[in-house]
Amino acid sequence: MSAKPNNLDAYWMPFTANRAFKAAPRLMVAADGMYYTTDDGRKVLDGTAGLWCCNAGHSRPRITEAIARQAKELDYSPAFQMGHPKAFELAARLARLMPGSLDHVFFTNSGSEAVETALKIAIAWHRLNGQGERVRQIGRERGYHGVNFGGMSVGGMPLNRKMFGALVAGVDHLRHTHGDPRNFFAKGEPEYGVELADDLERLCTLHDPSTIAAVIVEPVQGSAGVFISPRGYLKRLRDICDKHGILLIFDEVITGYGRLGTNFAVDYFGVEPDIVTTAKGLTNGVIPMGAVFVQKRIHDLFMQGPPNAIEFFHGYTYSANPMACAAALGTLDTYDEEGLLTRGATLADYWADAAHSLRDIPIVADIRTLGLISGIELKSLDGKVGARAFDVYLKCFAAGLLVRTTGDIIALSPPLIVEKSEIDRLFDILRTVLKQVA
Ligand code: PXG
Repeated sequence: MSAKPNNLDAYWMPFTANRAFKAAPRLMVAADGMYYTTDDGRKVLDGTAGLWCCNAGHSRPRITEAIARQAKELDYSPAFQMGHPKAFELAARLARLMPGSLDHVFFTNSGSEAVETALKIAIAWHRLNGQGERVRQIGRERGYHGVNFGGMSVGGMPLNRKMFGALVAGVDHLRHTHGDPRNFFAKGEPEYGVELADDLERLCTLHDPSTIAAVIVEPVQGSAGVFISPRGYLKRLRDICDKHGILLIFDEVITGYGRLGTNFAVDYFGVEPDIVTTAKGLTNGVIPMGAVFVQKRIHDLFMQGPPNAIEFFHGYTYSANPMACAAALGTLDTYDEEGLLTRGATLADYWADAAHSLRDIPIVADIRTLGLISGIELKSLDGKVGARAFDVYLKCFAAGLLVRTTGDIIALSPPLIVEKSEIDRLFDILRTVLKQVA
């Protein structure tokens, strides 16, 4: 086990209260299956699959062995004007996994880069299609599409935006879908709110559809606190996009790879977008990697002009990095062998019942569940949004459970290997802690 670091100062930690953390650090030193081990030797049940990414659980042999083999065989190979076999194998396998005609794959190193890539493909595609004036991008309030400039701009989380200037021009946002009391404590897709998709018509009227390149949404908003699109909402967005020639992008960085009990949210909702961004569960979070899926017709329009000309001036040093490809292939093997991508469907009812059993606790304001995701929304303390949930986070960690919080919402997304007994344990600990802080 690694020694405790004696100087925490130099590492500027991401999305972390650095000073509070360094005053009372929480360090993980090992992980296996459903559990982390802390530096003081405690086991912590992983209620969040790391950061929504370790869908197959931790320390899975197919993945770790694939990485070890790859490191010895081909550690790195140039990404531009050069290939290696696993990149092609992985893309073909992913294309088979994704439904419909989303059968071409562009590799990145993160969800944020997948989003930037998707937005650039959308704008470039319209230009190749003779509609170079289609440059606007539409996101949604409360959306999270990573932290780079494009994704931050189409994103709709105020604190992620406010310090960073004027952002990318030509972006607008659909209204978010959260807060209709008729949907509180709904299991699965909320009944009310399909008409919120008509907000896209409002933006089309405002900007004229001929200026809009793409709409990007998460089928389930994860980071903001598990906001599930109302029944029929995504289909209606698809219809409006079709009517106006706008590309639809699903950001499946969280929903992809089994989180909803289907391979992708595309399968769950039965709506096919033009582009899908993924990352996280692609490699089980073990090596950074993202993958952007595009429909054949989008891809094929790029494949014109002189054959020696580069078709898309975009890519990363580590696109389709051999180590990441090996990790992804080992991950897909694990998903296949253990049926993990659809396991959530068989556990969804049990999961939902367990989550909704917290409803009687007075500080719980709403509970949302879909597949193996849950958002438990707490009533905020007066003038201190987020304080209560963070207290729950710390107390859960002390009690041996890792949860994630955003504002006063607790987000849960366990590895897809979770057993019923572990679901029971998770909600037992959470119930005890919620009663303590109430
Ligand atoms: N899109 C979506 C939908 C995401 O959820 C990103 C893009 C960006 O991915 P990268 O790999 O660049 O981080 C994400 C990431 C949380 C949490 O606890 C969520 C994310 C990342 C870290 C924490 O809600 N989502």
